[in-house]
Amino acid sequence: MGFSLTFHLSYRVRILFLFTVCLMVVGWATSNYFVDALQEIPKTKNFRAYFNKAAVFEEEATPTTQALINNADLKNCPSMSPHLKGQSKLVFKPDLTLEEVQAENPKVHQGRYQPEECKALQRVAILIPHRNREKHLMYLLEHLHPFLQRQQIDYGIYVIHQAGSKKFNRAKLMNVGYLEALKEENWDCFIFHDVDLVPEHDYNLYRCEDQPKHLVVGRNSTGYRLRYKGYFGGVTALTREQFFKVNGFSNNYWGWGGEDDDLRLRVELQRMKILRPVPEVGKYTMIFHTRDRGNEVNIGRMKLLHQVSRVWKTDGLTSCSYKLLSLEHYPLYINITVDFWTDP
Ligand code: UD2
Ligand code: MN
Repeated sequence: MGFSLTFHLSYRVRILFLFTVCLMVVGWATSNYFVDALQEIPKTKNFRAYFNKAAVFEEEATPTTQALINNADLKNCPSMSPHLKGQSKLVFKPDLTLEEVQAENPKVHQGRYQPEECKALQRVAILIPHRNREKHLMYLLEHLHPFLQRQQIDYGIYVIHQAGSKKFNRAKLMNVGYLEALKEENWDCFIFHDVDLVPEHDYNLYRCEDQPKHLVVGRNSTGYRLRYKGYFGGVTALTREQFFKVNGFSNNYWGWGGEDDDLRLRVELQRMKILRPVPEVGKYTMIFHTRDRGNEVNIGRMKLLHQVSRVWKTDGLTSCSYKLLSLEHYPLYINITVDFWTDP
C-alpha cells in the first residue's frame, strides 16, 4: 500500500511535469507567432507601395507605374482646392474645334483625369445625356475639363447618346450611364448634367455631400433665380448609394419634362433633403437652343408624377432595359450609345 502510494504520487508528479513542459513549449511557439504577425502588419499596410516599387524595379518605370507610385504616397487633397478662381467670364468661340479642346487638355486621357499633386477625395462620374447637340457638347467639354481640374477632382466624363430619332428619354439615359459607368469603376459620386449648361463659378463643387445636391440655383436666361421651390433640373449630384436608394430615375418619361420632379419626389420619399450652393455660386449659362425634334413636351407627365410613391420601387434602375450599341473611350470623354427601341 505504502509502495503503491509513492508510485502513484511520483506518477502524478511526472504527468504534471510533462503537462507543464508541454504548456511552456506551446506558449513559446505561439508567442513567437504573434510577434511575427505583429511585425507583418506595417508591411501589409504598405503593400501597394511595395508592390509598385518592386514592379518598377523589375520593369522600368512607365508613366502609368510612376503615377501609381506617386498616388500611393500622396496625401489627401484639401477640402478646398488652392487653384479655384471664382466667377469666370465664359466665352464661346464660334470657330472652336474639338481638336483644339483636346490640345488644351493634355492631361485628360480617355475622358478621365486625376490630380497629380494629391489624392482626390472622391471619384466622380459626370453623366451627360445627348443627341444632336455636338456643338453644345464641345463647349461644355472645353469649360468643364479645366473647371474640374481646378477643383482637384478624380473624374470621368460619360456622354450617353440615344440612337435613332424617336422620342428622347433623358432620365433613362442617366440610368444607363450609372449602370455602365459602374462596370468600369466604383465611382463614389454621380453628376447628372445637361449638355447645354456651363458652370460660371468654380466654387460650385462637383462632388457629393451627405444629402443629394442641386447645383443649378439659377441661369442667365432666368435672371439667375431658382425657377420654383423644389426645382431639381439641369445638374444634380448624388452619391452611388443615394441614387441606388431611390432606384435611380424613372424610365417612363418620353419627351420633355417631369423626370426631374420625379427624381425629387423619390429623394423626398427616402426622407433625404436637397442641398444647394449659395446663389452667387450656383450660376450657369445655358447655351441658347430651341426645343429639339423628338423631345416634344410630354403631356402625360402630370399623371406619371402622381404615381411616383406607388411605382418607384419597380420603375428605375431595377427595370432599365436597353440595347448597348457601343462603349468607346474617346480622348475627352467616354461615349456610350444605346438604343431603346429594339430588344436588348
Ligand atoms: C430643362 C432641365 C432639364 C430637364 C428638361 C426636361 C434645366 C436647366 N434643365 O431643360 O434638366 O429636366 O428641362 O426634360 O432646368 N437633349 C439632347 N438632345 C435632344 C434633347 C435633349 O441632347 O434632342 C439633352 C441635353 O443634354 C439637354 C437635356 O437633354 O440639355 C434637356 O433637354 P433641353 O435642354 O431641351 O430642356 P430644357 O433646357 O428645358
Ligand atoms: Mn436646355
